[in-house]
Amino acid sequence: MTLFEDLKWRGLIKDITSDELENKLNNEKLTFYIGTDPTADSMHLGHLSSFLISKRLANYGHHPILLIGGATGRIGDPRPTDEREMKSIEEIEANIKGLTAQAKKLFGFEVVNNYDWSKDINFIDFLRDYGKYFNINYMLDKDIIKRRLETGITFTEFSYMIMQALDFLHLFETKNCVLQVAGSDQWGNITAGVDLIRKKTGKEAYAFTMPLVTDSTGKKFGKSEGNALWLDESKTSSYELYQFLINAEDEKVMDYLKIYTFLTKEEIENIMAKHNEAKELRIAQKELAKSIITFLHGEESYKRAVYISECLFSGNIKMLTEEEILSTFKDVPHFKFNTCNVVDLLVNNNICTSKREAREFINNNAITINSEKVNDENLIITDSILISDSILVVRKGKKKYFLGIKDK
Ligand code: 545
Repeated sequence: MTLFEDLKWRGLIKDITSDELENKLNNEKLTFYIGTDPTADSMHLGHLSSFLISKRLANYGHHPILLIGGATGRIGDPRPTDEREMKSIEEIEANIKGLTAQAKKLFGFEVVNNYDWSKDINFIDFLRDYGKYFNINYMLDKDIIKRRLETGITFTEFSYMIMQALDFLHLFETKNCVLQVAGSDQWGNITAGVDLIRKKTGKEAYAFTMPLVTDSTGKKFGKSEGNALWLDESKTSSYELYQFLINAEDEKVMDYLKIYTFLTKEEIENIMAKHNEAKELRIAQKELAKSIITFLHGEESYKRAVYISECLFSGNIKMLTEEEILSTFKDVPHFKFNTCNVVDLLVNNNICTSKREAREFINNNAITINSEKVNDENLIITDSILISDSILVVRKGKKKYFLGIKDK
């Protein structure tokens, strides 16, 4: 398979500037770029897919540049709904640091910051040298801008595409960068650059975008109960990622394997054949989790995540260290407790709404404390059942967890 065929097979090509690009990608060595604005200090799963494309192109011999939008991040790429709140310069600077470190660690590519060449352009030059190349009708015709005309858009955000176009021109002229890749939401900004390059230099630049990754209901992939799954291990643990990925939908998991892993077509087809014989074993989801977590956090972290998951599933919570428990349950409700009776513990810490409900759950075998089923409503919580002399993990029903820390 050629590189282009591989990208197509993976579903990574949505829009493309011209058919010529296929030949160029397969037979030439191109310098290309992908950009990201410092709107957060880490990328999340949603962003990862388009960055992995860069890795695929790099593995094939193309030269990648990662652009961090120190300048564009101060302006804000218009989203289809409404104006963004401007971020403070301090926050932007901190985010640039976080993103640059992450990008270097994960991808090891050359990193540039568009603030470096944008900061000295003065307003009069901007209007004379670049503004003249942008017809307002052309700008109004861009999808995102059209969608914003109802709700309104400021001149600041309206001008964003010119800045991104200018970046492409700058990299084209200084680094012979002829290609930009991104998610499909960037199509308007990218084509603005291709057109600017053509008008200014008479030469052709190229671009393609990939579809945004969604679940079977059309929702963006990479959020769990509204929270983003960050790539930074200190923001989203390997265990959380593992739980999210292991629950990927059967009808979508092959798509995710194509998008998020470097497994070959043959390998993915083999995995899917095994998976389809016994879907309940979640073979494909496990491969997905393994590839992604190993790529992001390393093999050790991946093994830890599997181990923690197995300990929780088989009721062996006591095998985990205090640190593992605290990080695994960092997002569940926390409470402080003293020695007391189990029913009071459940009611006083809002695990059950009343003593009656607490007793009902206990009698239905639906309360476990540190992996032990509680079947005595008069049980006293004493130090002997705590983990590391201080921790109680309470499970109510199948999935609801609460973390108790002894008041000292
Ligand atoms: C700026 C100047 C350039 C080229 C690109 C840009 C950034 C671009 C943009 N991209 C998105 C983004 O999200 C915030 C990430 C926070 C860590 O806004 N105008 O910066 C996303 N991008 C990756 C994909 C994307 C896109 O980083 O392209 O489509 C999401 O998958 O939304 O010269």
